[in-house]
Amino acid sequence: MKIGIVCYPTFGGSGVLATELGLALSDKGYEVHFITYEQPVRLTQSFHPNIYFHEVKVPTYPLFDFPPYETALASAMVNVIVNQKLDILHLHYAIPHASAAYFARQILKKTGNDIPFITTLHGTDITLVGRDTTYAPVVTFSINESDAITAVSDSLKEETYKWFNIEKDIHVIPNFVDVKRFHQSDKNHFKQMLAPDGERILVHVSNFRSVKRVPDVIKIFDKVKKVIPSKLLMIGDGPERQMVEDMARTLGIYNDIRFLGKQEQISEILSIADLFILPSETESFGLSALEAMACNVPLISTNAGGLPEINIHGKTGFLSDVGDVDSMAENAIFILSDADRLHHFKKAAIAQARKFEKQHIIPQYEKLYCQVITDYNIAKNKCLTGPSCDKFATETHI
Ligand code: GMT
Repeated sequence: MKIGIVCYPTFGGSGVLATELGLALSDKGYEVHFITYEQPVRLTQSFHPNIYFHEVKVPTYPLFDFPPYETALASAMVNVIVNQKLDILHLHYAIPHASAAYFARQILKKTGNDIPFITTLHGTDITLVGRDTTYAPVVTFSINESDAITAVSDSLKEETYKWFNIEKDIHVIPNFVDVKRFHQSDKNHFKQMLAPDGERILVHVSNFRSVKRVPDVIKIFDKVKKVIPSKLLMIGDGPERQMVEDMARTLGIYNDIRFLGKQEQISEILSIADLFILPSETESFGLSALEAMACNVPLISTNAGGLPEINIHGKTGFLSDVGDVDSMAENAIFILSDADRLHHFKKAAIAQARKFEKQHIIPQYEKLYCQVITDYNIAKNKCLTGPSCDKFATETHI
């Protein structure tokens, strides 16, 4: 089967998940074609013979205050689908990928080269950006035009039904983690450097946007540090980084915090962490937290969105109301203040992460691809000889 994946190529969770999915599918022998404006971050780390990258170029012109990415993307989809003979297109993040796919399909229908497309909703495409009236009509229409819709958590599915008039079933396929890559490795020399007196290490990873409530991370750390000798690692970059760096200076705790910026080898950093802090305002899933849990790191988070679906209160960490930094700091201190307790939470975190191992989740996407291709071709009144679904259908009895 030949699968086209359309995503944002950046450090954001949707792009990361899309890339990890493409890598996992290519390992299983599928041919995967990424269509986006830059090489996705996690693709750059090694060469994969089944993976192709098609760069969407958006030529500029003095007339364009806003170069039309969606038009360039739809054209790229048309070209790749026809030339590479793709069987299915999988869009990650609704805006503008689903509407561009709809447009591409209208073009392809003229020549009978149209293929089905699946839209995976990731979070802010629904909870923040998508429901803005600027985008909502187009988002609603193009989600409904998708041949299948998936959401990364039950919570996101509910939010989608709440905010949009969706006429179809939404399949929940949770995010996953590759535990072969995300696991605790021995990085004691690194820990020694950052926490020379055996301090506890807290970590936060995000895009430093306001939805992440990064100032709350600093407030929590300030409270924890007063009770437990500790250090904080801040990974990622974004609009609020300067503000929180200034805040840390004002509080006099800057020297105990390392702002590491965007990092590719996240699992090495997570390997030395004792606690992951995620005080988000909304979070459809929290992929960064799952990756931390896979590296034995318990989680202090809010109870927003899909976080209660991965963070089990009192077991893998604790959940608090959004903005309740006192509760989050108290919970952090509770976990960190006793070595045996910390050990228990770490064990529970990794056990929970294993439930989201990629081998449990990838087959759900494979099954959906085959179902969608089969249904689409039946509807088009075509025979099923094209894509390699027959083989898969026999193996999985669908
Ligand atoms: O968290 C972000 O702002 C990035 C965003 C994205 O679309 O790249 O992440 C969303 O998708 C991730 C992967 O499915 C989820 O793990 C995140 O929870 C979700 N972010 C939000 O809902 C805020």
